[in-house]
Amino acid sequence: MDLTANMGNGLELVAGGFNAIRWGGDLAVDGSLENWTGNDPDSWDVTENRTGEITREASIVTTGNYSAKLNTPSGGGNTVKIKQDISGVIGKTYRLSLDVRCNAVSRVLDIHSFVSTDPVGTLVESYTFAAKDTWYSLDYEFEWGANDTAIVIATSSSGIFYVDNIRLETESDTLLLTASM
Ligand SMILES: [Ca+2]
Repeated sequence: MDLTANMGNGLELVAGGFNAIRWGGDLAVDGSLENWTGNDPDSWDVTENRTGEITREASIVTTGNYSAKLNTPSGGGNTVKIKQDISGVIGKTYRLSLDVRCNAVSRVLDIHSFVSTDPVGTLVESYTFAAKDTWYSLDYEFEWGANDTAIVIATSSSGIFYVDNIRLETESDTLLLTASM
């Protein structure tokens, strides 16, 4: 009996689910990117290099009313980065999930658990878009390390990117498989 199903994108669905990690306690503040002052999200630090720029997006969203639009025109050095400092617990397992989209294929977003000027941390991902104008839900599990300091999402190529629904959840400390009386 086949207890697993390959979802075709590298994810594997395991039947039963008794060993599934339970997640809770979202650490990301305003991960839905709902609160802005002008074109800056209130709870995220923004870096706009050269002609890269971030703006509040009201039409192309997955949660709430807004997302972040990271516009990175072609040309050297044009990038946009958003960052939120996080105090994680070293050795604890976390799951970073987010929704991303781009207006062109083969464009790249970097997703890190540290700031580029810090020593390299645990989560070092470059996500390449296979289709344009399509939302993708990304999901990364990792153990918080000594060099992990933040959630960082940065454009690594030209393109118009959208980011929404960022969540950093912790593995639940409580045993949830208790029998009810
Ligand atoms: Ca949102």
